[in-house]
Amino acid sequence: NSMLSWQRTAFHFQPEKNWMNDPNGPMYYKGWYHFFYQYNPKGAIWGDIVWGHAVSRDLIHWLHLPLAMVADEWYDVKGVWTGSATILPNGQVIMLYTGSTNESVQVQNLAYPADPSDPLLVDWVKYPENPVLFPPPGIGAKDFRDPTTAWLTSEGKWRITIGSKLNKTGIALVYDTVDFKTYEQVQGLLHAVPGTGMWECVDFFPVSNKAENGLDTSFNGPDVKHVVKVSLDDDRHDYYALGTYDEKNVKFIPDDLENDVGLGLRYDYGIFYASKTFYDQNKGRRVLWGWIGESDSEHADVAKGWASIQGIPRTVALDKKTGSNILQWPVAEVESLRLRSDEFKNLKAKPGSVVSLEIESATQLDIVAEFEIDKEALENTSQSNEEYKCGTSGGAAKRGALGPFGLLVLADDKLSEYTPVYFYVVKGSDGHLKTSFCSDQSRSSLANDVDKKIFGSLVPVLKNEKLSVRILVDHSIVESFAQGGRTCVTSRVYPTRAIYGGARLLLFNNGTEATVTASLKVWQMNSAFIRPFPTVQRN
Ligand code: DQQ
Repeated sequence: NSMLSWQRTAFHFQPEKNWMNDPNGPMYYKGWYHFFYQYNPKGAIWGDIVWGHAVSRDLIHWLHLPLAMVADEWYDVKGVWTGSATILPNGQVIMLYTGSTNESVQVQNLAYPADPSDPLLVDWVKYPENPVLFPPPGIGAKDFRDPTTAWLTSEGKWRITIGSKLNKTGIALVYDTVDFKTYEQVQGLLHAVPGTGMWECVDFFPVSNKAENGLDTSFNGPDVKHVVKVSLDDDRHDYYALGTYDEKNVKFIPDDLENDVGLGLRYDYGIFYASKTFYDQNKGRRVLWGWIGESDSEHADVAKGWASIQGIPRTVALDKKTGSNILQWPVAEVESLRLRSDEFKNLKAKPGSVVSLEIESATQLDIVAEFEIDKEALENTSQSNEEYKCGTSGGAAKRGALGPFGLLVLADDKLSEYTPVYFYVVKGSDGHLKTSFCSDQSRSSLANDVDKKIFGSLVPVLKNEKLSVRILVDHSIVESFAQGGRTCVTSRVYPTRAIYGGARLLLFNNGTEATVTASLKVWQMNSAFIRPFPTVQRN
């Protein structure tokens, strides 16, 4: 439907048509990044799930390949569900995935490349003796899915974890194997958190406390922390916690019980689910993929013929300055799409003002911005015990002493549509500043069948740090990273006027007491090549 085509993104990964959900089995193999994904070849809604496949040299430009796996065995006929890749030290690729059987039982299956010498890994073989794992006693037949990448134990075995639940407690089961065909369940659980419900798409990986580079999944040692990430089926968000992996007792020990998995930190406070990392041995980094669903109506998805995109892959590292959160940042390769840029230095935005930024076009942007609150005004601002919450405090329309201020993206000339990405600072009764980082969709579209929530959370700001944000704008997606990626917020918005040449970018300050000085660089972004698989013409 051409009427809806402006919503299609230009540099985010998506299939040519139909429904997509979770990222699956990401890896780097023989010079190519491989990306698999949950895909419905039959329509723009979830169902009939198989594995789509695409390859890239740089995580930005993609070549679609034929479906990697379809639902053609009793053990996956109701869905070839989410799974992960493990690359063995000899280069061999192991794929483990969940199948929904003819009786809707969730089982784990093994698959491998038919021809390991093919760098594109076009053809896949399912192990003839699948399934390799059934739900263990005491676990529901429909609560056993999404095997992780395997890591090596000190005994030299391979270990995986699989998410499940016991009543309302989310749990991570553990299995050891030497050949990926037979498995031994390890007593106990890697981790469990009461009240969090079913854990989907568990991810478990090390991050370095010292080095800048990412770590192979099997890496462990004194300067390492571990991350457990779960996708909570009950609230559809990806939560993580930092902690220690006690290998001997096969336990994850969270650093901070209040921020245990599923209770505190999220990868992203907007739309971002079923994410998965992989270790990129090409560049020595850990890369995160996350599924960004639609928030328009199912009817609209069917009309436009496609649904969902993937976020720009993000590098993940421990934030060594705070020690208590990770940092996520768009992979450096996205900068290869940067075209012409405009720079704005020390723009002053007075309380209650909007400043329009003259740029060529505003639908495909990479924005880097810094903000400083006027020092004198900051000192003079009285203390308060206001509890500002992005989601419930009135969004960018709520005026406080020190905010909201930030950018209006995907705005039209008349400001009948705009999406504020902003900071809101509160000077607490102890004199300390508390900073929220939010993305407000409430005025993002004149359409009424789209979700208009306000997203965001607190962001740690250290002494002498300016407030900073990076924003990727791509037609119907706004991905925002505050303070170097400490707090991230992804919005899906569906403007009807702020499209093509009608889109604008503005600076705003809706605070009442302080002038804000902003410096920005704004790049126009090229479109990525996302090419169909060539079909051979025969006469
Ligand atoms: N999506 C898959 C499941 C997974 C869920 C099915 C998460 O394997 O638990 O499409 O979005």
